[in-house]
Amino acid sequence: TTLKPYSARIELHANPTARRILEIMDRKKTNLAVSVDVTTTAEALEVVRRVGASVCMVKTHCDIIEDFTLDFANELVKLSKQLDFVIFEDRKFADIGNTVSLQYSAGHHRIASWSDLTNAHSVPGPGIIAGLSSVGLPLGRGLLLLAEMSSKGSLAVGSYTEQTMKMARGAGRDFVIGFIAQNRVDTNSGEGEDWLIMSPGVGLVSIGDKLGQQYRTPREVVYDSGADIIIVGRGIYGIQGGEQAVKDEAERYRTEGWKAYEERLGRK
Ligand code: UP6
Repeated sequence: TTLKPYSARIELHANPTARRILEIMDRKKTNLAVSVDVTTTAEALEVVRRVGASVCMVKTHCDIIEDFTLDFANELVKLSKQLDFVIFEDRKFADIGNTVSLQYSAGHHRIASWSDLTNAHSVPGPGIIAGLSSVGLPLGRGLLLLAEMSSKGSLAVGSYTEQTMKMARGAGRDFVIGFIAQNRVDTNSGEGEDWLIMSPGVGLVSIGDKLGQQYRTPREVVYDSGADIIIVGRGIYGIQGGEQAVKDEAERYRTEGWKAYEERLGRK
């Protein structure tokens, strides 16, 4: 998988969100996702307008936005079409199937109505996939499972990571399209079986924060560990210096991530 171009992997996916992600990556030459972890709709839309041209994906935490409305979500969807990116609500669902199906479709946020992609912990077992799939699959949405985390002391390692991979394979690839992970956790995949690996914990300057976050560079993530998409939050939206500084920083990460991908393809 890591030696195949993104474009050659499109046909290995039936899920429309997975296909769209790979198409955008190829078209815009970007494996960068920006995590927009700000707390007002105005700030969020401002960051998205600044980084939109450089990314394949915008990641949200809608429950941290104090004035969230479905109008905001509609505006985000409009921008995702104009600027050509996929929306990933990083909800990290973690409950029984019935509850997550309600959390995904209903409530204040109605995530399934506007987010192309979301994710879930494997802790509750395969029912969580079935519950989310009952809502998301008919809408063409995609799901990632959290196989590993970037934070210090994470329990998602070893056999937990392996069992998560097995759970995804057991569920089939029509709805689960990949993993949040720090490594290529799909090395035991069969022929023609393709998964998207997305890695948060990416920074060019800082090595971590006071709360256990750990950063690696785009090169370490894409070239050394073989991930497909780098997810960057504070490293981009947190940069000082206003509009141009944020745009420049997004382009810097896009360039670094793409260079590491091209080097990976050329590796013998
Ligand atoms: N995130 C991680 N690590 C994980 C999974 N998710 O950092 O294993 C998410 C965080 C945050 C973003 O919830 O939204 O990725 C990372 O932000 P940062 O680049 O500002 O640290």
